[in-house]
Amino acid sequence: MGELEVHKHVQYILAVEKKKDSFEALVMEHLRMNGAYWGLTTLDLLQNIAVIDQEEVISWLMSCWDKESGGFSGTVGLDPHLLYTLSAVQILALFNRLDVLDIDKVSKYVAGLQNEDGSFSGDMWGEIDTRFSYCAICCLSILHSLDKINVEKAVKYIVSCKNLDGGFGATPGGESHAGQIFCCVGALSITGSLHHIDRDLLGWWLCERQCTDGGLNGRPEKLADVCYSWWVLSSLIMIDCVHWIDKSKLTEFILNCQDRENGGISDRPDNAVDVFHTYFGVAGLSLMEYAGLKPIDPAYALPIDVVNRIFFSKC
Ligand code: GRG
Repeated sequence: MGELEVHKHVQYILAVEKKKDSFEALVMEHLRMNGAYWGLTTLDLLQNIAVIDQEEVISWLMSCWDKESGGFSGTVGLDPHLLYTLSAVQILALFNRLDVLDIDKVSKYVAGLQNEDGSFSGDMWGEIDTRFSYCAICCLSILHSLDKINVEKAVKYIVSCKNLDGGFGATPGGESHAGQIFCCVGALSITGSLHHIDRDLLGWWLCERQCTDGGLNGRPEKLADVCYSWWVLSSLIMIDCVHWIDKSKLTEFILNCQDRENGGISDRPDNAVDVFHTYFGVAGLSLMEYAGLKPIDPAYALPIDVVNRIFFSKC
């Protein structure tokens, strides 16, 4: 299985950032803020964030801020959305530069997307999804502004998306999916509401996601994919059932998805690598305490030292 190719992955992320004219860069352009969060968090987990010019990133990030609404867009000139607002806030937290934000305006934007039933729309166009509940709650928590929303209603809405199998969907009645489960468990964890979860039932559903190849899938009958190493494992950790997974088989699966020559991690062995899977592979290994990686917080999806700084330091 071999080791984690730390140096190759650092070089890969730096190279992706430079290749602005490639096909991948063009089709990903509208979600560049997410890409920046994935790449930068990976560099930090790999203990290599110092290779980045933070001022350059912050200046680009702030050019994606829409003063009118208070939200961030995926790249310069597009419409703001909760998905990108959370990534922007996470990047600034990573850099310890939340001071550049107009926290009041950003948190008002997020709070303004809460609906009467407690759910959240992703943006002004109104799509509702538990992904957006997570983005709003995580973002406001980092900004110490959870008091700007009705947390009780937000929790009630998330609980209304719980299914008979113990999992959660995107909306009430929606199929359980590991990605949505991460969002719901993460939001419940941040708001201190994990008692709404049937731990044994959900733990069973989540550990059933481990396939014979060692990797994890996102729902029954699907193929394993490296990204579920994050969505499933983080949820299992939050409900204290991570020992129900075979960690060494999962570690082997992730390490076998590395491009050992050019760096990067793919969804499955021998497929093409990308920044999304590189982040979730490294983050999954970090959750399993892989040697040399910074530990990551399963609810905030940020290195634990960053989360500690947000909540336990005055500076
Ligand atoms: C800060 C980590 C972090 C996340 C922010 C956006 C978000 C909150 C969470 C997304 C959760 C989610 C729905 C993840 C699933 C992503 C994914 C790989 C979807 C693929 O779905 P299908 O149906 O794939 O194409 P399967 O594997 O089911 O065949």
